[in-house]
Amino acid sequence: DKGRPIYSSEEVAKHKTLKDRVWVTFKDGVYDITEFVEMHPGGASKILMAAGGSVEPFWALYQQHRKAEVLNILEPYRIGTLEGGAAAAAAAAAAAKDPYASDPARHPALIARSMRPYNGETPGSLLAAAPITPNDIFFTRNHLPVPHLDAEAFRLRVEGEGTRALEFSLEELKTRFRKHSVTATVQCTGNRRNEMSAVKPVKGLEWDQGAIGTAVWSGVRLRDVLRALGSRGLGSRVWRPPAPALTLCCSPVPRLPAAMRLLALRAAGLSEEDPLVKHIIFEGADKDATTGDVYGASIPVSKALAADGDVLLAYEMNGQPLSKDHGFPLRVIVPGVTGARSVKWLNRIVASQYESGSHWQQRDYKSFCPSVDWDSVEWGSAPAIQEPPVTSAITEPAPGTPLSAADGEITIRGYAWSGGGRGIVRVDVSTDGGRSWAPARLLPPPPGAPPPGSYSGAWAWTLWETTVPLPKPSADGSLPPAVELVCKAVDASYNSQPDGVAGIWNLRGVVNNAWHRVKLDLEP
Ligand code: MTE
Ligand code: MO
Repeated sequence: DKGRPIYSSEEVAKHKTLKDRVWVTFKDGVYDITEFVEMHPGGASKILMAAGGSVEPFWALYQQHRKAEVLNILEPYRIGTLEGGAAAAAAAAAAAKDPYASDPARHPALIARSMRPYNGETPGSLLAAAPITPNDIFFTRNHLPVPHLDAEAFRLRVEGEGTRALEFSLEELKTRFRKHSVTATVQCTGNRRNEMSAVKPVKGLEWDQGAIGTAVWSGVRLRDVLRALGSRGLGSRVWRPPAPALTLCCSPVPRLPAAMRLLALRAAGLSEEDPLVKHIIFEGADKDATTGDVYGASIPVSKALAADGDVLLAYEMNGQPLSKDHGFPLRVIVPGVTGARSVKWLNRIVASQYESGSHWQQRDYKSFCPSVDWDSVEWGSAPAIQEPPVTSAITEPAPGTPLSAADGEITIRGYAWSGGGRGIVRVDVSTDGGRSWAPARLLPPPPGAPPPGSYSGAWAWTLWETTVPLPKPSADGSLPPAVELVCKAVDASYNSQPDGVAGIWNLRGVVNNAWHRVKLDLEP
C-alpha cells in the first residue's frame, strides 16, 4: 500500500456517478471502477448502488461475490487507501451523546427516510428481485431508539385479567413450545405515503413503495403461549364437575354457574368465549425517554387464538436470529395485519378486555374522510387499522428511467398483497395510463406460502412481471413524449384498488392502495 494516496470517506462519497467517476472501497482499499461498471455481470444499476462507499455490504447480500476471482477483478482498479477506516467513523458517532448513537449500522442500499428514529426502505430494484427479502435490506420502521436487549437476561411477561402472570426466558420459549415457521409479508401502514402528500400534505414519513418486505419468520405460536397462560395461571383453582355428570352419556350436564364456567374455560386455556378477554396487547422494550411511553399495539383475541391465524412470537427471520433493528431477541408477527401490530423487542403480553391504550393504537394508524383535518379529527370515531386493503406496486422500472421506443418492449415487475391472508388472483398492467390493460404473469410463491389466488392463509405477497410492447411511431413518425405505466391487483375476495389517491386521501397518509403509476419519458 506504500506510496498510494490516502482518501477520506467524504472524498470517496463524492464519486457516485459515471460523470464524477465511480469509486468504491473494500477493506482499506479505494478503487475507481468507472471502467468496470458496464461489465458488471449483475448489471450497471446494481453495482452503482455501492458507488461512493463500501462494496462489502452488497457482497454479503449476493453470494456469488464470495470468491477469490472477484477480488482479483477488483485489484487492478485500486487507486488508494482509505483514511481511518469504518471503525473510526463508528467510534465518533458513539461518542456523541445521543439516544440514537448506539443504533445498529444499516445497509447502505436502504433509502433512509429519517435517521432519528431510523426509518429506511428497500429500493424497488432489490424489492421484487426475490420473493424473500434479504434481512439486511428489509425495510426498518422505528418510532424510538433501538433498545439493546441481552438474550440471557431477557424475560417475556404474559398476564391477563384474573390470571396469574407467567414469565418465560428465551430458552424456555424455545424448548417448551413447538417451533413454527410462517412466510409472511410485513407492510407499513404508511407505505406509498408520498403519493398522498403529492395530492395534499400529510403528516408522516415520505415512504415510496418500499416499506414492505417478505420473510420466513420462525418462533412459537402466540396461541400456544396464551393457552399456557390459562391452564398454568389457574393451577389448583381449576373447577371440576362431579364425575357422574361427565361419564353418563345421556343425562344432561348440569349448567355451571357463570363464574365456574369461566374457570372451566380458563382451565382449558384462554378462550374466545372468555368475556374478560377481547384483545391481546403487546408491549415493546423501546421507550420514549421524555414521556416514558413504550411502543405498544393490540390485536383482537379471535386473531390471536385462531388455529389458522398463524400469529407468531418470532425469534428468527430467514433462519437468522432477529437483528437489532427487527426486534432482537423477540417480536410479534401478525400475518395479514398491518405492520404496526407486529411489535418488536416484545417483553410484555396482556390478555385484556380493552385495546392497547398506546398512541399508536388510539391516535395513529387510522383513516378518515378526506375532509377531516387536524382540527376536526376525532380519533375515537374510527377503528384501529388491522387487515389492510389489497395493494400492488411497480418496482421496476424506477421513475426517471428513460425508455427507448427502439427497444420495442419493456419488462415491468412488481408486487401485490392483500390483508387477512386473501391471496392475489390477478394483477393488471397498463402502459397508457389505464385506458387499456393486460394481465401480468404471477410468479411462484415464496417457500412456505400457498399458491397465488388462495382464499386464505396467503400471508405473503405475490410477485409479478410482464413484458409489453412500447408505442410505435405513427405514420408521421411522431411518438408520445411519455408512457404512463399502471398496475392494479385483485384479491381472492375480488377486492380491487381505487384508481386515484384523492378519494382515499387521509390526514395521516395511511393505507394508500390506489393504482400505482410510473411515468417515464419515451425517447425514439
Ligand atoms: N415495534 C416496536 N417495539 N417499535 C416500533 O417502532 N414499529 C412498527 C412495528 N413494530 C415498531 C414496532 C411498525 S409501524 C412497523 S411497519 C413494523 O414494526 C416494521 O417492522 P420492521 O422494522 O421489522 O420492518
Ligand atoms: Mo408502520
